[in-house]
Amino acid sequence: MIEKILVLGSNGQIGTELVTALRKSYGESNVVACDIRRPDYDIKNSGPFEFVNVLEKDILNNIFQKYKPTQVYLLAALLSATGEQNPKLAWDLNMNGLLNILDLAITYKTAKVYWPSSIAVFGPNSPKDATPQYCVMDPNTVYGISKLAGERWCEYYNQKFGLDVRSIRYPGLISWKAAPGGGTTDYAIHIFHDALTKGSYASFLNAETELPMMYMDDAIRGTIQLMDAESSKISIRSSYNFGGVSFTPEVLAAEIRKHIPDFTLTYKDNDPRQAIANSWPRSIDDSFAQKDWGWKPEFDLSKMTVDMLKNLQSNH
Ligand code: VAH
Repeated sequence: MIEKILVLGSNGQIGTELVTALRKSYGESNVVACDIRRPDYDIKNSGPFEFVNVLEKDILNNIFQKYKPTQVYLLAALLSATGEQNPKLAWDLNMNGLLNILDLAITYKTAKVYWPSSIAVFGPNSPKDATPQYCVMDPNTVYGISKLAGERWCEYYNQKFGLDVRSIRYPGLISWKAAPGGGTTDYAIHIFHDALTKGSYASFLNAETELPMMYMDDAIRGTIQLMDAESSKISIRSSYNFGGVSFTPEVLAAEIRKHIPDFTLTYKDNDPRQAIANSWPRSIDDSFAQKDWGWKPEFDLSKMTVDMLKNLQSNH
């Protein structure tokens, strides 16, 4: 069967790289990039693009009617920091965007749906270290609340309607290709750009803030690995914990100094993102992903740092 894939939110930090990876596997003409904003040069000129607002169900219906997708990736969302600046839009986009896609996937018998969750579903009373797949989850950001509710809806549509919907709770994602989109973990991307252009960076998270992170190459590979897995192997239909590597701004700065010895890190106080980061886990137990579909990350902090600096240097 020829796969026909829609990627909604294709211009974002994940979408930009996911579209490229999917087009390599399935052919450029079989992966339709969809976003509310005009794509950058590469995406638009390497395959089909559609202007889509996931809150406009009639436009979405026309896109499903036109392409009859076999797979749909819904990446469009407001992230944690921007979500706190516009809570009602964050809830509307993250929740109703998902419900529109789940309903249309049922109507058009889409074989598989992918929807990203986040470690933001955990909250102040969740275990902080090696946070398990199942535990107390009391998110206190609109982003985290919408992702936790979205996980429940995904499992509901799987159990009630047999929809093959799959999901991963991403940690902070680090990449060099596309700009980050208003997240709390974005410091771990900005620090590399500033290390190269200024030799210094002022972090909005304090020195002790340890968060789970992952290099985008691992996140994309893991996402496609999950989507390619036999359905019978998928035991989690809410969303899989995904670990990666945990570090603080201080640890990251020390790794950068192995390449840029004079790099200096300072700290900005009273940033609202500090409270968000304080509510999240320090590290994640992703044993279910390892057991069910053989997940294994390839990038540790050292390898991630080398790859980020190498690629940004050739881009700057
Ligand atoms: C954010 N990058 O900071 C996202 C992510 C775990 C963090 O969900 O909002």
